[in-house]
Amino acid sequence: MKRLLSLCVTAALGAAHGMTGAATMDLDAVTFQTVVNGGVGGALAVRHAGDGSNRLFVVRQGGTINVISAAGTLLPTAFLNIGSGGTAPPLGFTTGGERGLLGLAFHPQYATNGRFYINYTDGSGNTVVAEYTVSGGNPDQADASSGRVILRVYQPNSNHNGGDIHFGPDGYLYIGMGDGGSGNDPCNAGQALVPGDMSGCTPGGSFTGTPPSGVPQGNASSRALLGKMLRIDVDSTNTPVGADLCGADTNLRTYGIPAGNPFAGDAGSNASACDEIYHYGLRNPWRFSFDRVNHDLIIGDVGQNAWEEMDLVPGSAAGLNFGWKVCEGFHVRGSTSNLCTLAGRTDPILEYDHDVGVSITGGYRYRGPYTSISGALFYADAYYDKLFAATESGGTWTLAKTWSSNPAIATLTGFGEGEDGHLYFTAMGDGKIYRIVAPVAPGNAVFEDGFEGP
Ligand SMILES: [Ca+2]
Ligand SMILES: [Ca+2]
Repeated sequence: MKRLLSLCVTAALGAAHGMTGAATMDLDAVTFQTVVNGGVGGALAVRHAGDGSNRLFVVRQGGTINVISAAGTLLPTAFLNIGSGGTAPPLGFTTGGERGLLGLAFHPQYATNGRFYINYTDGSGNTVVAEYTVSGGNPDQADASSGRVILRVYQPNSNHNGGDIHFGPDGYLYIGMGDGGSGNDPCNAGQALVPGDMSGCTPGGSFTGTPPSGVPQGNASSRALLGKMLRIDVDSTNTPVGADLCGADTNLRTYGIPAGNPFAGDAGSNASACDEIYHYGLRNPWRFSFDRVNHDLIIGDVGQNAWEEMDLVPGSAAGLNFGWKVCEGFHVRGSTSNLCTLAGRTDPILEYDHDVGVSITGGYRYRGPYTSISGALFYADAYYDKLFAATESGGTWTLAKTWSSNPAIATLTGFGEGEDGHLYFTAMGDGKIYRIVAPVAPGNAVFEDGFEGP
């Protein structure tokens, strides 16, 4: 059946080539095909290596990354395990609640350099981005002892760790940082660009313990990186003159600042503002993505008590302020009626209130082979067990369809694309991976061999 499926899709794709956009949208025909039928509990992201292997890599909160072969088989041995029964990462590991292994990004030149990056909670509860390499002899096995800390950010509370990481189309690593937790951003992290602007909170984090020799301790100013989207260069340690490196270890340079970071260097209002910051005013950008066609950055920002929001950065725009904690969605924080008036903010493209859901899982714009849904933006609410699709017309986004009451979308915590553009999602609760399936062209039959549709 699977072989027949791929033949049908391939044949029909040729005929449908070029048909895109809302006019041809056929969301009612979407179904969810089971790709992995259990065994990957705690999954929160799906990634591909960009190496032509067509494998999928499943990121699991408990500390493992599992490989799904191109033939669709879940391999029995994990690619990497930094959790229970595995090899602890350089600064230790904590999981549970909003902590754990939270992100994975393969280097754009992974096929030749074998380098990939993970975001995890260390043994003291702080955020760590570390570099690993694949093993020399087995492409389905990472070198568990290769971990090297790139960035460590002090976390004052257990929640709002963000955790997603992606390489942008510019080749730089983007890191989504939550506001450090508690509630209502007590240190004003979202709006603080300078470590000293933390509204009376001690800007410096007191990292506990002493790391082994050669492992970065972290920087006391790293707390100012909370509530931001960071952009760093993992291929260089170059920094601008007068750089304000809020996350870099004093004696151990592990990354560079890309030219064009909006607060790089000391000129004008950039003085003392952290050079790693690319966008700010975020509360908890749990999951984000890059549109593989137009390179827009799409961020799902989890709200406080009133609004969940979807933010969009067009093309290569830099330095956007998404408003938190002054704004929540389009509104004044906590208000269901008063619109936000913060000067210079960038409003979201979408919001929904807490009757609809309470924790957004940021999604992807569909760019896969099923052209009847090309350009639809899929996102979810992990607590209310809903999947949404929005469509865009003339720059305005509109919710077009909501799926609910379906076991496939219970605790939907992450999405991911395959190398071929297929869109997948993970349900933390049932340990399964699903593929979003739709007619190749509107009116065509749906070719799928798995889950019964909604
Ligand atoms: Ca600066
Ligand atoms: Ca916002």
